[in-house]
Amino acid sequence: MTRSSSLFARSMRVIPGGVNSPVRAFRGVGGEPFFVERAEGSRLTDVDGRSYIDFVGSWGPLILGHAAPAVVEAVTEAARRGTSYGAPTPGELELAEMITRAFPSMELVRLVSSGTEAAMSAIRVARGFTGRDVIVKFEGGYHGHADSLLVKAGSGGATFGVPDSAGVPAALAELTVTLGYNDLDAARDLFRAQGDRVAAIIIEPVAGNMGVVPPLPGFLDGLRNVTARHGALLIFDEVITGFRVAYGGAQERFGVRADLTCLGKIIGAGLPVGAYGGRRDVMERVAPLGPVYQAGTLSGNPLAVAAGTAALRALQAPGVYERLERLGADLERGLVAAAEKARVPATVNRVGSMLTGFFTSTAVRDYASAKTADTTRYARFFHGMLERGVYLAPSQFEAAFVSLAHSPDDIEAAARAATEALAAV
Ligand code: KE4
Repeated sequence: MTRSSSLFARSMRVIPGGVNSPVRAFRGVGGEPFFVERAEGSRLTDVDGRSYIDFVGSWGPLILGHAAPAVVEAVTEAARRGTSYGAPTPGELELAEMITRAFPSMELVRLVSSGTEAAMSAIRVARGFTGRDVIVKFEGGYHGHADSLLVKAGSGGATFGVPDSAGVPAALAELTVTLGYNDLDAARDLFRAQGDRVAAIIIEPVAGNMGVVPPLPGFLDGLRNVTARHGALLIFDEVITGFRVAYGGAQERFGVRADLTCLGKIIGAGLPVGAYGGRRDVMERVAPLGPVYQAGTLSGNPLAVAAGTAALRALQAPGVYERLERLGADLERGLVAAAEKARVPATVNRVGSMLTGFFTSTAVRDYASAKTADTTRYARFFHGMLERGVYLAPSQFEAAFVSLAHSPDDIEAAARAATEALAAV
């Protein structure tokens, strides 16, 4: 029995499913998760001494790679001065200023401790500001586990939502409408029918949680226009894309300005930080200024903001996003070539350094087309890659991430492993 197996067996006795977040349990690919001992740069080492080139990167935060010296030094130094005060600090002000400079649409920003908190708070502010109750999201979009966002389409398209989790009241789920990603006509139809009831649309401007699905040309602009026309807010959930697809996120890359933006992951560099912010007139409704309540003991935590500001400083260096683009393109090329050589139907979607290889010959433009992917084949591929020392997301419907710590050799090793693994599936 490996050390991971014995740790997993023990974990199952005290933690639901043995993990602190469901996707870590390998349910999407079978087998048992390995337990991590340590990580550095592009590599993870498990408790049995096996090491992997890591393309999960803690699901997005580690754009600098693991244990980046600047981040470790900043956190260590901060810890020596205390770990939390429940009072304002210069560090959280510096991170807030860096965020508002990177995202001009974020005139005011509130730091929280997770992407879930950011999205949950953003929809509450939108409802408080507009006085409306209906929220619109997209099938395959994930915005954390707040009740109003764990909702799927009811029967018959854009009718009101039904819970996508036990424990979510049907009465609340009904206030969330779900549309197809990239379906601008459906959004326009919905607003024509009941735009005056919609508080906000919340969208991942590049989807990452159904696998990577880029917005079709005009889609984001279309949502920008239809929400503005009907007095609804446009919320960009940039928890993944923020500082990932550009320093200013999808808003910089696609030139569309959101009313509210949610951030997370990279702004904490692996420590717990989330943020939401946007138009001053909207964010001035947030307590203690206004009537929308939101709070958090560890919001703006000194260690977390020290990590985040160190990471954002590193991302301001010249050539960073060109390097990420190059590494992402090289990995995409390697995966496409491997699939062609093995004559396996696959399509790769990529935006910058986030990408997904879907085992389908269908173009993946939304959740319905993403679901045509052969998840059994993905599971076999995942394990084939793991055996060859490459760690991809343990689910077909997630993104792979390249970091600044990945070398061209890492990319070539992954491409070689893919060629061998695909020949076997
Ligand atoms: P957290 O509460 O997990 O920090 O953030 C929720 C969230 C919000 N918005 C987007 C676009 C996200 O991708 C996420 C979290 N992403 C998942 C998987 N892609 C994190 C992994 C997990 O759930 O363990």
